[in-house]
Amino acid sequence: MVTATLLLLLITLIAALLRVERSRAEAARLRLLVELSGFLQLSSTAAEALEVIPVFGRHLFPKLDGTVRLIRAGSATADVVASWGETVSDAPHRPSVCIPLLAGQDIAGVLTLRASDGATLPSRVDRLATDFADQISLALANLQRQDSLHARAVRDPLTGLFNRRCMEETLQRELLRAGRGDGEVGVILLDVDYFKAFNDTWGHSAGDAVLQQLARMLQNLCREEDVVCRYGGEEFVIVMPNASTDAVRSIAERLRDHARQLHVHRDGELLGHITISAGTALAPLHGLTVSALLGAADRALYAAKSGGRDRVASPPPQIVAA
Ligand code: GH3
Ligand code: MG
Ligand code: MG
Repeated sequence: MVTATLLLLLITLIAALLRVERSRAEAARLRLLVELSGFLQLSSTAAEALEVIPVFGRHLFPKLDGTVRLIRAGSATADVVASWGETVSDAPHRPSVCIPLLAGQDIAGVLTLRASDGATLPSRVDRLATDFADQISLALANLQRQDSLHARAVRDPLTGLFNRRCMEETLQRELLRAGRGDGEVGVILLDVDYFKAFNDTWGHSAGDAVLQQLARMLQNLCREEDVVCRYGGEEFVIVMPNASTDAVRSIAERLRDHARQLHVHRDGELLGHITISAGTALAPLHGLTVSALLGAADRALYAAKSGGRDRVASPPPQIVAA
């Protein structure tokens, strides 16, 4: 009788000890997950987040190998972007667990954990793996959201070109370099002629299509180092680092020539063509501040408009920086 009671007590004690041990391990894992979440939130790029994942993967799943695969936009396959442990042998079948990484409702990738050869998966690995996968999904979604916010802050939504604010920052930077004697900076300010009449004739959405087509053309014809921006409405600015008077003038003439040849279609119907006028300016010759340089280009544009449109004008030679 005594022996039976003792045995029962012993069993209860062992069970309690196991429970304590298990909850200790559970608490340690929970702490790791919280720490992981903190590190992921501190990551400012996806590359940084992907470096953190294997470090925690190793600690959370000491006996397992792991890989994180992500589906890249426009790709049908998922590429390995993070891994730990022995990742070479996909061939021998080993017990594994796969958890999808989600971006909203969509599957963005997969987390795979594999036992070593001959070993089995630890119990309750699914739950921890799901928590781990959720943290990864959340961090990647946040980073993607940040990227798209950043894109919206610097890009014009209609044309995809840089916006005015971004252009002014770029120009400011380039003018500082020019001020140090580090080459010249060219600016082209261009404006679609009689665009109000185009909209009135063909409709606003046809006007939008023209702006998009014009934007593509500007980007294709400019040099890689030039920064093409939508200044506002039907006005565009091109900032040209390391340019010369002749280079700025000849690219502006090329743009004007190509604009006349743009063919805008809607439902197979050819819509009216457009022309553009442009004003150019060069730093340091016409100014070393954003407003001085854009002001000089704007006055030249005004001269091009009043001279009859469909033309390029530059500041007269006597106008030199104040
Ligand atoms: P000018 O030759 O003197 O430049 O004449 P304009 O008609 O182009 O100039 P104005 O400033 O009178 O009109 C600009 C027009 O550009 C008016 C506006 O409807 C149009 N516009 C501005 N932004 C957009 C846009 O995002 N989409 C479309 N479709 N039209 C736009
Ligand atoms: Mg205008
Ligand atoms: Mg106009």
